This record gives sequence, C-alpha cells and structure tokens, in this order.
Amino acid sequence: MENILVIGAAGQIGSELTVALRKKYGNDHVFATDIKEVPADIKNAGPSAILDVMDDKRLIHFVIRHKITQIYHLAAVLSGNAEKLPLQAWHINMQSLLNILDLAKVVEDVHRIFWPSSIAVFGPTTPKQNTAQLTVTEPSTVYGISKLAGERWCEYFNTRYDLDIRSIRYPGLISYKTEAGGGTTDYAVEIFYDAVKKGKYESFLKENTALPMMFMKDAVNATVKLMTAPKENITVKSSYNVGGISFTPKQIAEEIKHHIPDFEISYKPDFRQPIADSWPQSINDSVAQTDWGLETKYDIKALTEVMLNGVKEKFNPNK
Ligand code: AKB
Repeated sequence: MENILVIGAAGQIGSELTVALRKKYGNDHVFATDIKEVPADIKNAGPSAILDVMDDKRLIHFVIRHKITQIYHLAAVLSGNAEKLPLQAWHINMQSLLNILDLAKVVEDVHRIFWPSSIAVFGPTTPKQNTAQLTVTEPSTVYGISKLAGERWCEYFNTRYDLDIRSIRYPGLISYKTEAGGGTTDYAVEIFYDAVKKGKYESFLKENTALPMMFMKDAVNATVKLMTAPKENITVKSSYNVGGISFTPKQIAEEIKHHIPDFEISYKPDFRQPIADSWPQSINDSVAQTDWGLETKYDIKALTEVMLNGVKEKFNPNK
C-alpha cells in the first residue's frame, strides 16, 4: 500500500501529476500539498493540505502522521524568476530538496522520491544538438546551477544511503490546465492563451530560438513510468535526459495559423533570450528509453490541436 505526498500540487506539473497518481494509487492515498490552496477539483477528490516544504519540522511530522511512502517534490523557482532574486531562488531550490533527502534518510517508510531536474543543467559550452545524457554541464543561470547541484545531491544520497531518488531533466512543459510561472519556456504556453484570447502574441524569445519541449500528458506518463520501473533498471542515479520535441516560436506560430489563420506573432526578446540561447536545442534521451521505456506521443501538430482546444474550452466551457 503506497501513500503518496505531492509537494507543489497547485503548480503546472503537480496539478496534472496528482490526478494521474490518484488514478493509479486511489484518491485517498495521494496527499496534494502546496503553500497555497490546491485547485478545487484536486481538493474535492482527495486529501490535501497547505504545507511549506521549507518548514522541515512540519514536513517530517506530516510524513510520519500520514505514513507517506513516496514523495514527489515539484516545488521550485523557475529560470526566469530565479534570475530576479538569485540567492533566494538558490536557497528555496536547494533547501527544499535537502529537507526531503534528509527526511528520507531517517523515515524508513519513505522508500522512493521524485525530484525534477531540467535541461537548464546544460549551458553555453554544452553541445546544442542531440545533447547526450553525459556531457558538459556548465549552467550559466541560477536555476541551472541549483538543478545541477540538486542532481549531485540526489546521486550522493542514492549511493551513500542506498535511497531510491529518481529524476527527469524536463524540457519545457506545455499544458493548459495550470499556467506555467516564471520559466524561459513559458512562451510556448502563453502563445496559446494569447492566440485564443487576442489573436496575436508578442514573443519574448527570437523567432528562430529552438528549445526542447513536451506536452504535459507525455511528461506525466514519463514520470509515472520512471517511478514504477524496477529499481535495478535505474542506471542513472542523478537525472535522466528526456527530450520530447524541438521547435521555435516561428514554427509553433505557423502551426497555430493552420487553426487561426489571422493569428499574428511579433518578437521582443528580453532577459530570457540569453537563458534560452544557453540551453540545448534538442536532447538525446536514449538512456531513458532503454532503462525504463520512455515514449512520447505528442508531436507539434497534435500538441497545437490539443492546446488550442483546451484553452478554448477553459474560456468558453459551454461552446
Ligand atoms: C524553465 O523554463 O525554467 C523551465 C525548465 C526548462 O526547466 N520550464
């Protein structure tokens, strides 16, 4: 019997992963927590609580009281926001992870942890195309530095204390249920909202900036697959490359125009352009495919269709 704790259940990943985990383990066994109220559908369907992962004492109390066996720690300050308050972002991203890792060392019931890393662990000196699992990692952003340090801590705790912490280097995640907040890949979410609401979008990245991206359903499936794979299959003790698809703002705009012919895009690059320029354009995820059977279903066409329909439905539920 598993009892799952999701930290960051009100966020972009958490709001969808919680639903998938409840389907798998039963509503009553998945505790949705965040520092703010979780969405109503999640709150009404199963247990939830306000919980601050930075409060290590309350955290450990919660984990023991609810006999938690698996933790999904999804709370983080993303790349764009982290550049505005670097030391705060470092503190939140690192201390929250260390609180969880330290807890797993002492609470025996906790036997598996998921923590997301990111393509942000790569930097300007990393080969940009088909970026390998094991390659140069010299991130130039605070967020990237915190994710790389987090990966090292995960590997350290895995080997030193024989824990089972698993991780994915997510690419940009695209979803309509909960909006992204503070990342560099957020343009690829915002563009759909503005296309539906205004018929136009001003991109904060240049037209030919290619980045790896993934539709949330593929990311959730990948996460569940990784977390249910036999432990002996997990050869990467830090974090797995996961690539999805790669596209530019111009390419996604072209795709949207197939559905909204009058859609207009303009470009006004801001402080996030150098962040995007420092990241890979495409990712090699063959190790994840071999170890735990990673597969993705959504290409740019399918993703555009489902995003436009999802955003339209959100704003005009009766149409
Ligand atoms: C961000 O843009 O900061 C995130 C990420 C790629 O980790 N979406």
